[in-house]
Amino acid sequence: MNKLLLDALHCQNDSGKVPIWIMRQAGRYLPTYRAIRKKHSFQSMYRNAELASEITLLPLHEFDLDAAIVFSDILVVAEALGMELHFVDQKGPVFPSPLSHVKEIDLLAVPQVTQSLGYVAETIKILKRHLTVPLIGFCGSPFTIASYMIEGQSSKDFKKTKQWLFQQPDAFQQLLEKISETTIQYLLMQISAGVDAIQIFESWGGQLLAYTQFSAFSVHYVAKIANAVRHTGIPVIYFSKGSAAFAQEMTQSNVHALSLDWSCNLSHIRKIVGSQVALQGNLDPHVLYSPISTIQQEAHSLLTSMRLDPGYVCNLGHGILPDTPMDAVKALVEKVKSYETSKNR
Ligand code: 1CP
Repeated sequence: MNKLLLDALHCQNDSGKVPIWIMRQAGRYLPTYRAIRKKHSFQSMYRNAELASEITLLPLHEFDLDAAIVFSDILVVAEALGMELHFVDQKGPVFPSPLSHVKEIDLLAVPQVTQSLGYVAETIKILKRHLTVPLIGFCGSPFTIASYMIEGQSSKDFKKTKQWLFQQPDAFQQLLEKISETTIQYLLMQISAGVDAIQIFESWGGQLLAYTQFSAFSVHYVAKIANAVRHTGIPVIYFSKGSAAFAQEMTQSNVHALSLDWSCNLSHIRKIVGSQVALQGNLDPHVLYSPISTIQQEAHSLLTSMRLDPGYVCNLGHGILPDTPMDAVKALVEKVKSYETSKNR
């Protein structure tokens, strides 16, 4: 197996090569994904283990990537807790009956994940028979999952979520506890099925939470999850959008790696967080709309700034955008691959 990613996540990559994978790599920018999507709803794609494993592999047929990520969604955890979930074209996830009162938290039942989310374990088992690169399992952070359960859909300001947080902090934390408990069982199931690494997506906490709240509402729960899976030895990556200000706080979760967005200079962050935690990121996904020469230059300066760092994983700072040109992705991956051997630049 290609171990570049795992070595880097353990800060032990001394090969001179930089691993690369791309958040949302198995998604809508791929013509092969869109062709399958024409025939199936998104939910029927991730619930069908054969199809989900086929889709996970699609980007690996196109690009020389160093990892696969299981095709699923972070919101399946909310679904498993009993929330009805739809994905609406051009709109994204929708919970038709979002949580509207704290009393409803009691009605959420922590599920037997092997039953409600067993299809994810099946997908992982199929994939492990085919893959020669590590497989990344994932989940959302409890705060991000809770925000969708309360808002019912994506939101600009997540006002209701913040109202809950400030008006009913104890109930809000009770909700985060329930999501954490389910997530721990879910990740342990993914690990038993065979994933080689885990990424926890904190898509909204970094942008919504005040500096004084981030530790209590994001880091605390990520730490709880990371602690509960630590005995397995599987490395955990903590991704946060809007993360630059929180990098040091994020290390308190004791995860193996931080995945940061493009609002920071990773080599400066390295000086703040020390050498024990890997760093992943952080190209602006919009760079992939540039001419190929600009993409190559941007990648070159990122790679040079992290040159020979044994704990560096190249990635975008957030998910790849659905209308990203394939040639742009190819240019990025090829640039990383051709840089690997040029140790002396
Ligand atoms: O219509 C379609 O074809 C479905 C589009 C789609 C896809 C391909 C959605 C709906 N989810 C996914 C897959 C997905 N989502 C993966 C799979 C593997 C891969 O990365 O290749 C992963 C890891 C996710 C994670 C995810 N889902 C996050 C966290 C990452 C992030 O971008 O911050 C979030 C917030 C979601 C919710 C979600 N699901 C789908 C959409 C469009 C959204 C975002 C909605 C919003 O912006 O609020």
